[in-house]
Amino acid sequence: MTIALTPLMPTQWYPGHMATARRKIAESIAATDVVIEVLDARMPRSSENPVITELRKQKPCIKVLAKSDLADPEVTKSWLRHFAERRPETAKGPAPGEVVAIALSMDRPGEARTRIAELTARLARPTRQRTAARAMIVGIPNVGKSTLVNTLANRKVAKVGDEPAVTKARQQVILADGTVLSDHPGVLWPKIEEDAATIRLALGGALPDRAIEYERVAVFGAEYLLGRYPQALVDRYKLDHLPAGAEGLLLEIGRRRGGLRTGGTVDLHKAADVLIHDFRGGALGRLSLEEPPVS
Ligand SMILES: Nc1nc2c(ncn2[C@@H]2O[C@H](COP(=O)(O)OP(=O)(O)OP(=O)(O)O)[C@@H](O)[C@H]2O)c(=O)[nH]1
Ligand SMILES: [Mg+2]
Repeated sequence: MTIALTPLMPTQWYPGHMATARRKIAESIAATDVVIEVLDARMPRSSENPVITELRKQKPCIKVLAKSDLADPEVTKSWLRHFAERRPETAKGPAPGEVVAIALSMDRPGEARTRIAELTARLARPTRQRTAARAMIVGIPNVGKSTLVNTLANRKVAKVGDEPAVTKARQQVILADGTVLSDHPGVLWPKIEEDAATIRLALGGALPDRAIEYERVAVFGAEYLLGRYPQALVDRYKLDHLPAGAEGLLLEIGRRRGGLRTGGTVDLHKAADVLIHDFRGGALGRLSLEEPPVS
């Protein structure tokens, strides 16, 4: 059996509102003290938006490794060490353009509120004229930005949902400590290459499902998981042996999880759907899709 590989996605899925989002983000960055960039803890590098890095310039930044409850805890620790090593040394106070990374998960809301409040206060350096810090939340679609806003505000101010592009417009809220916090629509970059990073984003749910080639994304995920987390697959799909390759794994998933067509052939789209959604929802356990580069 072979799986047809069609182009993963043309660039037209970079929708019009993303271009508008870019302009609005540039305006907001100019009027903010701290940028909070939300990354997916399972793929901190692939989910880091070069457009935000470019627009942010020297603004201090908190990189939040979100959904860390879904990521491999050991890999998350090495990502935090990696970001800490990239921090510039300063004698006192935050350096221009300082970046601090923290891992959060929304099942620990108190920790999220305490750590963001402490970091915002330190990085924002309020002036005598202006005591309340201004912070903005940005990042790729569906990574948990609005969930973080609601957690920090301790009430539901922003709509959340398990699909990209839920937030359509900028929204502001004032936090208990006076910080003015703004939420933004998820933003991608105009020219997404057809590479492993893009397939990771698709696997994690940052791209609209209509724009992705399901089987292909699942084959990528299956190959990676077979190599890195084989036991998670054995446990989840009750496998008696580990299939040799991605296609074999998808066939096993199809057979076990209602992906059989009349006549007994496996519906690969259904099998791909099962694997992708099990990964996204954490049903396979805590897994990370990439490790920091060896320095
Ligand atoms: N497991 C887990 N899920 C989370 C966490 N944070 C957010 N989510 C889920 O991720 C999905 C997306 O959350 P949103 O807050 O709407 O994401 P967003 O970044 O605002 O998305 P857009 O506005 O569409 O760009 C929702 O199903 C959330 O419940 C987390 O820490 N852990
Ligand atoms: Mg949102």
